[in-house]
Amino acid sequence: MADHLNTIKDAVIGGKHAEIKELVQKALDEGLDPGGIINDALIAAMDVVGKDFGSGKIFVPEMLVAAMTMKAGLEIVKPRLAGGASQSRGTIIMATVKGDLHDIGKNLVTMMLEGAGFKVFDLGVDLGVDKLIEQVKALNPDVLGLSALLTTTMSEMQKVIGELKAQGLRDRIKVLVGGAPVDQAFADKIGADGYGANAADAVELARRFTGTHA
Ligand code: B1M
Repeated sequence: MADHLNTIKDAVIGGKHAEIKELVQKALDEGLDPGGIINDALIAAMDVVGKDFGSGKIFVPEMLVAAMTMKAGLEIVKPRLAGGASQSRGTIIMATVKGDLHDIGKNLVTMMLEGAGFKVFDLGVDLGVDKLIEQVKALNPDVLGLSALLTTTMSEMQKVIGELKAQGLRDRIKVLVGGAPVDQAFADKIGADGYGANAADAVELARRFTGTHA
């Protein structure tokens, strides 16, 4: 079991894009838990990649190939996460904020929310305040989920909340924030309704916000 996880982790770190799907499929076929593959191999690999980038061991191209490899692996796990709930538990908009192109964490949270039975509108990355407000008005979701991976883009979350207030929309939506530089103190400071440290937290909070529990 551990061997499979290490092989998948090393494949992501090494950007072995051509091999990853087969490796993940094999691990699933041999009975490995999808959650374990995500947490102990795919996410664990990105932690190593982040540290290697931070210390100057690798550069943006390597980080990008590792990210593509991680995404390809996630796609294989995705069908195993779908819970197949027949009724929607509520609707959620997910987006990465303006200036930020990181979407792996957001995609993972989206997959877990969908698996838990929520209808998710994934608006993608680099979403400015105006576009987000327009979509909140159009889709009227229960929850607005915002992701940021850069310390320089976190402040966008505060702008979104400010604009929701300015337009009289704040009371009709819960705002959930997350991403590596975000924490509970920041969420409290900007007046978000919740902070998710990971995808499982995000699902739990979404359930609480919509009053729908498993
Ligand atoms: Co970038 N990057 N990156 N990057 N990148 C980081 C974030 C960095 C920490 C790396 C480092 O220096 N060690 C650093 C930020 C430093 C800082 O802000 N202080 C950094 C930098 C500097 C940059 C660039 C500026 C590099 C450059 O160009 N010089 C550039 C910026 C581009 C931009 O956005 N404008 C850049 C670019 C890239 C790539 C494009 C190459 C690639 C992204 C590809 C993609 O996403 N499609 C990339 C990657 C892969 C990373 C690291 C290595 C990995 C991120 C990741 O996918 N993690 C990252 C280092 C790191 O985080 N260790 C790094 C795995 C993912 C599952 O975790 O996204 O944290 P995460 O999501 C988690 C939780 O945070 C949470 O749940 C998820 C699952 O547990 N979560 C939520 C996330 N969103 C949530 C929302 C919620 C709830 C929970 O509710 C709504």
